Amino acid sequence: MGVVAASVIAGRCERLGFALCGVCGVGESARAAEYDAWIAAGKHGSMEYLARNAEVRKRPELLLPGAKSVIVVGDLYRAREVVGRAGVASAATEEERRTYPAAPSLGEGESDARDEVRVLGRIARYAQGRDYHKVMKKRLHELCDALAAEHPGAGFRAFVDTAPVMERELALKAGLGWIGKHTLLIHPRLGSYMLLGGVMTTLEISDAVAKVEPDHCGTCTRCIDACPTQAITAYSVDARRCISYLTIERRGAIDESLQAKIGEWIFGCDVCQEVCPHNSVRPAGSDVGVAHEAYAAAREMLDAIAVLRWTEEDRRRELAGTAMTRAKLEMLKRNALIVVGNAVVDAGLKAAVRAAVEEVVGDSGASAELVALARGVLARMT
Ligand code: B12
Ligand code: SF4
Ligand code: SF4
Repeated sequence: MGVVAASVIAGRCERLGFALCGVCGVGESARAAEYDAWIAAGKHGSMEYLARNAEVRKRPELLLPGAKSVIVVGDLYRAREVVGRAGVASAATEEERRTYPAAPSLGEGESDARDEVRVLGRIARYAQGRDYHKVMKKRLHELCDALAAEHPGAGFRAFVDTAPVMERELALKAGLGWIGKHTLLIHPRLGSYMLLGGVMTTLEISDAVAKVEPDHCGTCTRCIDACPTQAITAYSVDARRCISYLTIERRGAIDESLQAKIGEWIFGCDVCQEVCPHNSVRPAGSDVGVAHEAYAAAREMLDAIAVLRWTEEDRRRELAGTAMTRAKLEMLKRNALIVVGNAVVDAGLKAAVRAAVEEVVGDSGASAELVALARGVLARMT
């Protein structure tokens, strides 16, 4: 049976550009009861796969026969801002992000609004650059290949969201950070804008005792208080209320009571991370790590009006190579309608966006749900 030193793994992961790396054993989850309770309460919504393969999630060794260890890695997709650091991407200001007529405001009844007005929907940071599944999988496979060459006969299974494992709990065990009340993994220095992945292996890893990071949430409840849909209770997220789930995973209609709370999010949501003190701006000279270049934002927003007019071909072309391809055209149009509806209520751009929404109502190819949603948006404009 092959044995490899944790320091060798760490060196390889660093050369592959992972911001964090740790190792842990394959033992049973310490949170199996919480996982079962989460499923029993229906908090997974329509993500049936989370209930179907619960046993494997709770017992990671079932994923790979003879597995002994797990290598867990983290890719930073956004480094914390540092006072005075040149080149730090500043998010668009609140004013810039809202709705903007590119030309002077349009009057009631004007019909040439088509190219004049944009209603911008926000994209969660993790999805603004290249698709992390591809970015991480490629490097994890390189890691597996290198280790396999040195240890013939050893087994490997790489994962990035792609296997039934509790990535955050494994990351916790491997010493990458602690699980915050919003349930995301937070590194004490780097914050939580981090994606996780790993490799399960039959190799034994020596000197692999990770220092498990203690919980630094303390009495803070910022994420719970700021969540627009009240989806968080301490250490548990009700996916059915989470904007990330609603905009990315949920296929059907979105409950009317949640639509206004979605605000301007067209894909994902970052609110619970934006308010977290562990993602805050650091003093000059702080070491906050470097985000992997693949996640540099290609775009922070999508024009919701344009999305309403997208064809499937447009969707493929516009979103190629990003994690946003997960959302089907119907879902994106649904999200766009909600963002447009919310912007109209906020900004009173009624006449300008009416034409685009009416086009959805008149589109013979649009589903009944989409048409109903569009009619609802029109009703709110009158
Ligand atoms: C399903 C899923 C979702 C669902 C459900 C989210 C959730 N909180 O469970 C939805 C669609 C809502 C979602 C949203 C997001 N997701 Co997601 N998602 C997953 C996925 C595929 C499975 C998670 C899962 O099993 N959930 C079920 C619940 C019960 O599991 P759990 O919370 O891990 O359960 C633990 C806790 O309950 C804990 N626990 C229970 N009680 C207590 C008490 C204490 C004191 C403690 C400490 C712990 C604890 O123990 C359980 C077992 O470990 C993982 C990838 C993976 N395979 O792990 C990515 C993942 C968790 N998502 C990720 C990301 C980036 C996001 C978003 C930020 C994307 C976005 N910007 O829109 C949001 C964040 C929303 C949020 N606050 O969670 C990253 C998180 C990285 C990180 N730093 O932690 C992951 C790991 C994907 C990846 N490969 O990087 N996601
Ligand atoms: S991602 Fe948004 S909606 Fe989901 S738990 Fe965090 S703040 Fe709430
Ligand atoms: S906002 Fe506060 S409670 Fe929530 S994860 Fe961050 S430190 Fe923990």
